[in-house]
Amino acid sequence: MSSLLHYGLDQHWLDEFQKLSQETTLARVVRVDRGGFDAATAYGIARCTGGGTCTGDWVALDAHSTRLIDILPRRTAIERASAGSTSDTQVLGANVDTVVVTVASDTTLDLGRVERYITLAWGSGAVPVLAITKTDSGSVAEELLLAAAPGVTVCSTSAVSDGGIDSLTPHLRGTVALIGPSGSGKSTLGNALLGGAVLATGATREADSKGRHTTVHRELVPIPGSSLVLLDTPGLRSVGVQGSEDAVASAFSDIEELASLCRFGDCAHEHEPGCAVLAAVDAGELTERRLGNYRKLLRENAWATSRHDARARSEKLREYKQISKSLRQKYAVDGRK
Ligand SMILES: Nc1nc2c(ncn2[C@@H]2O[C@H](COP(=O)(O)OP(=O)(O)OP(=O)(O)O)[C@@H](O)[C@H]2O)c(=O)[nH]1
Ligand SMILES: [Mg+2]
Ligand SMILES: [Zn+2]
Repeated sequence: MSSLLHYGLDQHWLDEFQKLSQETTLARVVRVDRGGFDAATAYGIARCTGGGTCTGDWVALDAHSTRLIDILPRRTAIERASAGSTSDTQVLGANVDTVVVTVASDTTLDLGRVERYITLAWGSGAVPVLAITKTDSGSVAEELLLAAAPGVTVCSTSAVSDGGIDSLTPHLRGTVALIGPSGSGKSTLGNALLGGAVLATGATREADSKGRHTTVHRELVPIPGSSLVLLDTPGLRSVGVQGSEDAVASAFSDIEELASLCRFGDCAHEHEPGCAVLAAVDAGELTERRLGNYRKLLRENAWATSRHDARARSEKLREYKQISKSLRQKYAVDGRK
């Protein structure tokens, strides 16, 4: 099991694994693609078949380490609403302990997007950290980020300067996922943590400083000489939040706190008298922008939830139809006897 320690093995996973049949092999998924997945076992990386896993999952493989038998219950999961009309979610990483959200200092700061990533991070159950990247080639107003992510540690980093990541490393624990827009320096930061050019990085487009989507796979890599495991992810084109009002509440804890001071318990913070949220906006302590984004994310969340419920209902309906059909057939057959 020794090599699995580099992949974050702890007593919890050993206990979970013990509950399964003894014929299986414990492993951690390091990469998923169309054909199957790669998993780290005590004997090295194995190529496996079987669906439904995502990078970071702890799994039980068959005795030959070629086939998925079971996925151990996830401790945390970074989930986003999938693009398109389905109500599915996409798991960006499982069993993550720290989520580092990267914000590049060489591009225009988009606070709304930062708030989305932070909401996604809180929703995972892991601890979010904000890393300002590329501080050698630009600057970001740190106080704006602190206001956009209350309760989240904000670190300034540079992957090219000596000691450029020293402020970040003390805040990392366990499996560390890097999430953020394409070109924001996730893989470069990952390489700085790994102490070598392990992950592919790419130049941003000169014209608009947009990324090129260099990283295409979610990949799990142990950080040598530490107990940390790195999970690099591709930049997302859209960040849909869903499934957790709690995540929005955590990401906007300042507004939630203000709301608890409103005169009416069901205050909608629109025009009610004694509204502490609107008072904070008037006093310049809370921006209209942030309040607007809070509302937007809550709406999005509610919509995603109802969409999910609607799908569950139609599945239930299909099930009933199936049952009544088989009952009709049964009785038709019985009747003929
Ligand atoms: N000067 C400077 N450039 C950096 C730093 N970090 C990243 N870059 C550059 O920014 C560009 C994008 O970096 P990547 O690490 O590939 O970005 P990414 O977030 O992994 O992008 P995707 O994989 O597309 O999601 C590359 O040209 C890097 O060299 C930094 O600290 N300083
Ligand atoms: Mg990358
Ligand atoms: Zn109010």
